Amino acid sequence: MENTGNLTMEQQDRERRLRWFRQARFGMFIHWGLYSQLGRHEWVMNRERIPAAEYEKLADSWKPRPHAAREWAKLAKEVGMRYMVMTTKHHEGFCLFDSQLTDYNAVKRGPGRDLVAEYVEAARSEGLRVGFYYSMMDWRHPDGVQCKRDEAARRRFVDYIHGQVRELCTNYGKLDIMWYDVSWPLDVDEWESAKMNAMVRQLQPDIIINDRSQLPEDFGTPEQHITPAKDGRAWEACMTFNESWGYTPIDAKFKTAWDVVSMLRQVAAGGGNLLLNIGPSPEGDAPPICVEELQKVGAWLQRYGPAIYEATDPMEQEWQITGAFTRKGDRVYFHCNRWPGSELAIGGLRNRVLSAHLFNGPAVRFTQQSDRLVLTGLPTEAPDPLATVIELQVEGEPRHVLGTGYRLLDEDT
Ligand code: FHN
Repeated sequence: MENTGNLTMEQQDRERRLRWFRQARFGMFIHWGLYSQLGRHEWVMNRERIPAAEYEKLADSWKPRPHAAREWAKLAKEVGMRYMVMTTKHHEGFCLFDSQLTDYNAVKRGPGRDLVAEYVEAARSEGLRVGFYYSMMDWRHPDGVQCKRDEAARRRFVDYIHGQVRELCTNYGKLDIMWYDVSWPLDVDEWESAKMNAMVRQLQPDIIINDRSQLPEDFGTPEQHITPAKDGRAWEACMTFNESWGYTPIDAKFKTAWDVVSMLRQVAAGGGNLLLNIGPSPEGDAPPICVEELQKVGAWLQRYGPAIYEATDPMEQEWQITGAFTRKGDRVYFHCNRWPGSELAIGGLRNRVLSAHLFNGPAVRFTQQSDRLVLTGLPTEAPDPLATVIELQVEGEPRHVLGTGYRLLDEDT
């Protein structure tokens, strides 16, 4: 929704604040907390019903090494990510930031320093935009459940949550994203979310806010699936590398660079972003497999970046086992991630093809009969196994339509 012609003042301001986000495409999510020490998912306190007194010992045993965030930020920059979002407090209630509202925080306990400040300094030093994840649900706060049943408890708990959000929006300079999470157990009025977000915007006039304080705010957050928002609304798919957000070595099935490149194509085609998560070890190490796969993605983006970062024009398309499209104007980019060999047939493209090239490479011979495009003389092996991009210049509004039958209902058989 870039055209500001017929937008209200509020919509124009939202588009102003979202401009960098819509172009960013790719971000790094970081889940790091006391749970990282146990290595059995960030919900371990809840899933294993660990007694609070036992769990609290983790607050003193956590000794992450200094400036691990610098390694994450450097990796993010190197692989083409343009922003980061890190947990400032997850459901466990432990604050990675210096809060005056609780001593259950990284300065007063084990780490002995402000881990959020380190993260902000690292992200900014790499020129990355800075996002704060903040869980509204809090398993440690004494009113975190009672707030649903008792007005005095709700008042105390809401004041605590709003107060911490104020601390985060006051003490760390300019922020780019407020990424709320899990607003259990209250509803939007009980949370006083509108008042909280008005405060956030007053303190941080350029910030963008996600949809998880039970108000739509600036962007949607499909989780573990890639579903574009409707009507041009900004959106960002958040995905894990394995199945866990926090450090979980026993969850050892990680996505590959091929998977990540495929997800990037999907979010680009839908005009959205991919926020890909890393769960560092308690010391601060990003899992080596994540580093390796991300570096392959970064090398791929070095070559094909415009077909992801810039090619976000909408295009009607259907599935094809050999790949899928992104689009920018009259250029459609076919991301072939299952290479068929020296000949590639693409059915269903409803436009006359004017030219075909390997992306930033040589022209490709092709024939076109009706909606059957056949590219020939291709290398027998995939030039890029993650995905080889073929750039087609087409006539008219690009459409890729196949239907279920051998022919569309309205076509001659
Ligand atoms: O419960 C959390 C989960 O631990 C993780 O933080 C994700 C990230 O989007 N959010 C919640 C599940 O939707």
